Amino acid sequence: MRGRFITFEGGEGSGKSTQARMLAERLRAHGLRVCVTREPGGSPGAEVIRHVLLSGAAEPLGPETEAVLFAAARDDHVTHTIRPALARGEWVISDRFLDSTRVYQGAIAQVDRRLIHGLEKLTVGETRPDLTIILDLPAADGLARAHARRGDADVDRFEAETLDFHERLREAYRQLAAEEPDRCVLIDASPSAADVARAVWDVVNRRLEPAMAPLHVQSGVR
Ligand code: T5A
Repeated sequence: MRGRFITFEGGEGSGKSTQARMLAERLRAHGLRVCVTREPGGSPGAEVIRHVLLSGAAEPLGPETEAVLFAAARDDHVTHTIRPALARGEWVISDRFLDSTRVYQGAIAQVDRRLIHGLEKLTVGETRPDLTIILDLPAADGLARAHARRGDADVDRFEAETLDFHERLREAYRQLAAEEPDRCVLIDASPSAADVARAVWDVVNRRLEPAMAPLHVQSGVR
């Protein structure tokens, strides 16, 4: 039986990686096999492209080229990590996926919707998330969290954008949640990580019923 596919989305520092990790632990405690992955990256080829994108090396080439590079990374990720894991019956949790391209390159950088849509069709095909959790947080709070975690390390290509850019991102994600209520759920990411994790678990339980999923052998847990 195909596993389930959950994605986390939201602005910088909204807690996606933290919640992906916490949800995976909870699912594993239910005996499910879980693959935690991320974008850009999540497969050896895509991790190389991640470096090019987040270093800012592709920025002078424009948002269309960046969109194509994110798509190339996604193609490798879907082919080599996500589809095989789903086929093995694992639950896949991805820290960012196609909505990041829709929001960052589409809604904010104004890349033509037809290009975004065409790239999506080509790279993702039928491998759509069963559930997308959008973590909602004022941009300034998310950037402060990301900054505190980073310490003295350099900011990446997108984190270096203005506060207004990050506020517009937040709005675009809220709009996405309103447009696709069957797939997307907006969760307030302001409370403590443990409280947000409880809200995430409620949604996952309600929508995907992990307790009802067939149990897997624990030795296969990653
Ligand atoms: N991008 C990506 C595109 O433009 N197009 C695309 O198609 C794709 C896929 C990726 C960048 O690429 C762009 C978007 C991004 O700018 P990244 O390094 O992966 O870059 O950056 P982010 O995805 O933004 O990840 P971050 O690590 O910055 O944020 P997270 O994962 O949302 O946050 P997390 O969990 O690491 O938490 C940040 C800090 O806050 C603390 C954590 O302990 C950590 O220190 N924290 C909390 N503190 C208080 N209360 C809570 N509830 C907390 N939750 C976490």
